[in-house]
Amino acid sequence: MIALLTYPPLGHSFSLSPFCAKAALLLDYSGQPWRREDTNDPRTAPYRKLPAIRTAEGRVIGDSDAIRLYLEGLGADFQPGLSDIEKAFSRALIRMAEEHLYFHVVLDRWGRDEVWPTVRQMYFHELPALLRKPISNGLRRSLMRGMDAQGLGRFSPQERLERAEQDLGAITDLLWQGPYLMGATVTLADMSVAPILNAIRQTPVETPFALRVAGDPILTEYIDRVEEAVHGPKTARLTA
Ligand SMILES: N[C@@H](CCC(=O)N[C@@H](CS)C(=O)NCC(=O)O)C(=O)O
Repeated sequence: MIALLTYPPLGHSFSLSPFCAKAALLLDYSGQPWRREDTNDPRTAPYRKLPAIRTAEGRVIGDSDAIRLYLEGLGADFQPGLSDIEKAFSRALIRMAEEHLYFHVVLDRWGRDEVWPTVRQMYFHELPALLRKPISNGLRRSLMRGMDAQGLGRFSPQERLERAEQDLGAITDLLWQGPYLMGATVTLADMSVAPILNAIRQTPVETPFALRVAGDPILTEYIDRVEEAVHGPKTARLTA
């Protein structure tokens, strides 16, 4: 059976990581039997990031896109009926969510002084109290240096909100056309975009960004619709 190496749940969400939540959607959609293996330590995973899967043969595959390719190799079709142009469009949407909106999540959780104490407690509560502050502050500093180099870290919170708003607007425009991003059925783009939106909504302190998504019925109903379409009823979700 496939094991999904994942960060633990966050509230009622599958994981505090949207990429781990995406991997869970891919696995359920693929129909392969799998189980979760929770860890807070990504250091031994490929690329030192989670999610990763351990296949039945013992191969470890890191990165949600590589997990998608592996599952496609086993026969999963995450985009049934889509044309090549629709698939290209879908890929661009996924990149918008994972390579732009995601970094807004990172900054909202790690970059705001009023959120940081709550995030630190949630992410690092397993560390001995004496080590918790120095280790977590060191990680925070290195993450913020990365965000500065990436560029998004140089915008003010208000500028970031305005930038993210344009992505949220694009997603909303698509959802006026149908229940899912690519139309009538759930596809790969939804399995990437919905977990990122959910991560925004689930930021543990009520930031303007979190409230923006949490207060938008089109987006929140969409997140829940995708999860339900793939995972089934809510109760099954955390125990997979
Ligand atoms: N491109 C990767 C991104 C995975 C990722 O960014 N994981 C984060 C958590 S959301 C992580 O493990 N970060 C640990 C670190 O950077 O030290 C994917 O699609 O799986």
